[in-house]
Amino acid sequence: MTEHRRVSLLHTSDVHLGWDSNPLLVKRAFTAVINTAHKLDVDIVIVAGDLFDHSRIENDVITFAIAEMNRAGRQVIVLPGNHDVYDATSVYHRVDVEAECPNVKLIRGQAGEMVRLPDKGVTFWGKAMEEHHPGFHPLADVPTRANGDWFVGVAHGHFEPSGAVSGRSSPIYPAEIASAGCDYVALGHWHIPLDISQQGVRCRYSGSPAGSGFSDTLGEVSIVEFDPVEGVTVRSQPLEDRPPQPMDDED
Ligand SMILES: [Mn+2]
Repeated sequence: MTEHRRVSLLHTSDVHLGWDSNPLLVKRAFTAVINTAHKLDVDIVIVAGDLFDHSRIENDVITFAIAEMNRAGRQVIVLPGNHDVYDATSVYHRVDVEAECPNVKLIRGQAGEMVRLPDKGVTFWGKAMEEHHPGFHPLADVPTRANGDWFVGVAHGHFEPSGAVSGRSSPIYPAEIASAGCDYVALGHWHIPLDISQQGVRCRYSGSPAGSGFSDTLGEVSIVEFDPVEGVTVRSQPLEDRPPQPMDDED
């Protein structure tokens, strides 16, 4: 633990940019996420799947996402989910988000990929979803942590509280969370925020920033703080639906 540094994360998921039923709402929600990252001055933003609603989105939606992720001005980790799967027709083949946003790291490894941010002292692990089906296990076979970093799992899938095989796609089981060996597991797919920590392993669905009902009231994000003394603290942060003031945007 002595190697650990103080670091903070903003965890969101299920932004669904390009959602045809209310494209302005989901844009507003993502803007509020980036504003919150600035306001709280977090070190890292995680998008745990479904940044985009589908692969046929208009180019202006991609342009918007790129601009907002650049505006984040800090490291952004993006995991593909079931709405923006990393398959042959993926939206992530239409744009090289890492080339357009040098601060973005897209998790592309379908068998699992480690992403290390040495200057932050955090290592992430996640699997890019190629197909949303019962045989895909987003949180299976998490490797043992390889260094003294904080270790964060990122996964997009359906939590099965009973631990039983139900036939649902992309299942995540309580035992997988408990044995993941992570300091925090950032989940996406459920639009409601929910803490599902297991046997001391902190784990949470952040919920959609557009709110669970995708109505006019925005939702929340999860703020995770790692501290060498205090350990891991997690809290929800309601999103403010107001345009940023110029003074809020410094740095
Ligand atoms: Mn999903």
